[in-house]
Amino acid sequence: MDTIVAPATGVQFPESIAFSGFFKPVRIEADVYDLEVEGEIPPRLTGAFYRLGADAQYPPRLGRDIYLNGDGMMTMVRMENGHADLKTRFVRTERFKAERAARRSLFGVYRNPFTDDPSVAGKDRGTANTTALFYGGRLFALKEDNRPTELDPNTLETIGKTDFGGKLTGRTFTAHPKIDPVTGNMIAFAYNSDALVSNWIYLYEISPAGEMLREERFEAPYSSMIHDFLVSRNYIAFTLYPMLADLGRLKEGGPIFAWDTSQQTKIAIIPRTEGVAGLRWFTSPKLCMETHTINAWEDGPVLHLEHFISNSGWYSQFPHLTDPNPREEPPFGQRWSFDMSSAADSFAVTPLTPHPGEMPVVDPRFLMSRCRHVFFGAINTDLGPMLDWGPMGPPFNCLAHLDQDTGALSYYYPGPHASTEEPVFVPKSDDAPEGDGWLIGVIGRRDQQRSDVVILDSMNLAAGPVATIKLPFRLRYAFHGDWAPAADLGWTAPTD
Ligand code: V55
Ligand code: FE
Repeated sequence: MDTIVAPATGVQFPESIAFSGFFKPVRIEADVYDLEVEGEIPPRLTGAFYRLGADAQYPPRLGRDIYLNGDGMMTMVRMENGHADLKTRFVRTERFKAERAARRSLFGVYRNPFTDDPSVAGKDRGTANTTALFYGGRLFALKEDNRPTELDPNTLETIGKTDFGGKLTGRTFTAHPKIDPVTGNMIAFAYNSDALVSNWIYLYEISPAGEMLREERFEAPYSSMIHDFLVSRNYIAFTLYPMLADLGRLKEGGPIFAWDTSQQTKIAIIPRTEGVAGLRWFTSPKLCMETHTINAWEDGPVLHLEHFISNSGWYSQFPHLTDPNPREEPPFGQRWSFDMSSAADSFAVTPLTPHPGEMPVVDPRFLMSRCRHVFFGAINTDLGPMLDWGPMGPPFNCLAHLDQDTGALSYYYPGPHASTEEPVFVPKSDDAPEGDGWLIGVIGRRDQQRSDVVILDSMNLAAGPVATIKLPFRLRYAFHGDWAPAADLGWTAPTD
C-alpha cells in the first residue's frame, strides 16, 4: 500500500439508482443499546438475528457499478428479556482494508479484476456481502465469487476466510448452501471456482464441525451465473440459465454476465447417494431464469422443485447480449415436477403465486421434505401502490404466506411507503408444527429514512407485528439472514 495516494478531493457518491436516495450507502458501524420496542419480543427469541448486505465504503472506482458489488455489512440484533441491541459492522475483507488505507476504491466493477487499480493486481477482491450463515456455532459471511469469511458471532469482528481445514479446493463458494435437517450436514456448491470463467460446478458436503466430507465435480454446457440450487432427501438439482460469463468481455472491462437467448435453460438432477455419475440433464421448453429456490421434495418417484422463475434475464443488473432495451419480467413461484422413474426429458409446471414475488423462506427443520407453508416478499397492488424501483428492481410491498394445502394466501402489509426484505424463520418451539414460527424481517421506511425490525407470527401475518424494533437510522436493503439461539452463542452475561 506504500505507493497509493489518497485523492485530493472528498468522497461523493454518484446520483445513479444504486448509490442515491433510499439506496445511498449508509456505512454506519453502530452499537445502539436498548432500541425502542413496540409490543413484546417473544421470550423464545433470545439470541441474535443476523442479516448481511452490500454497503459501499467508497464510490465506485469507475463512477459506475451495480448494487451487488458493495462491501459486506453485517447487521446483528441481539434480543434478550424483551430488550434489543443493534450492532452493525463492515466485514474486514482484504479489499476493505486496502481501500480504507487508500481512502478510495481500488477495485473496479462487479467481478471484473481487469477494471482494478494496478496496485491491487492479483489481490483478493472478495466483498463477503450476500448471506449471513450461522452453522456449527460459527458465523459466516458468504458471497458466491469467493470463499466464506468467518466473523465472531458476538462482536462481529472479522476472523478471516476459511477453507474448511484446507479441503476447499475451489476459490469460490455459494451464498446458498443447504443445511440437511436430518444429517445436520451442509450441502454446497461452487462455480467459476477453478477460473474466472469455467463450466465446472463443484459439489461439497461439510459437517457441522467444518470437516469436508465429500467433493465432486461436473461440467455444465456453459459458464453462467448460478446463484442458488435445490436439495431434496435424495436429489441435488440445478436450474442453469443462459446468463453467460465471458472472459473476453471481462478483459474489455465489460460486465461478467449477459443474457444470451441463443442458449437454453437446463436442469441438472443428481442423485445424492450415487453422485455426479448418476447426473441427468433436462431442457426447459421455455427460456427462463431461476431467481431463488423455495424447496425440493419427493412424492414417490416424483421430484418437485419449487422456485421463483422469471421469463427474462435480470436486466437491472446484467445486460441482454443483443437487445439494448430489453423488458425485465418479474419472478413468480412455480413447482416443476419430474417423474424420475421415466426416461423422458420433460416436467410439469404448476404456478404457485398469483403475483410477483421473491426471497422465499420455509421452516428450515423441514427443508428437503414437503413444506406446506412458504413465506416470501411479494408485490400485491391490491394492498397498496408499488414503490419506486430500486437498484434490485421493483421492491416488495408486503410479506406473503402461501399455504400449499389450501392454496390460501395471507399478507403482512407494512404501509404505503415501506418495503420488506427476506425474513428469517424461527420455529415457536423445537416441536412446533411445520411453518409455525416467528418471522423476523427488516422493513425499509422510505418516508422516514429509517428501518424497523418486525417480528411476525408466521400463522397470522395479517395481524401485524407482535413486536416492532425501531431503528434510529436507515439500513441499506440487504440479502439473506439467519438466527442464532443464545445457547449457541455462549452468552453468560450481557456482552459489551
Ligand atoms: C445474486 C446476488 C448477488 C450476487 C449474484 O440474488 C447474484 C442474486 C448479492 O450478490 O453477487
Ligand atoms: Fe440470494
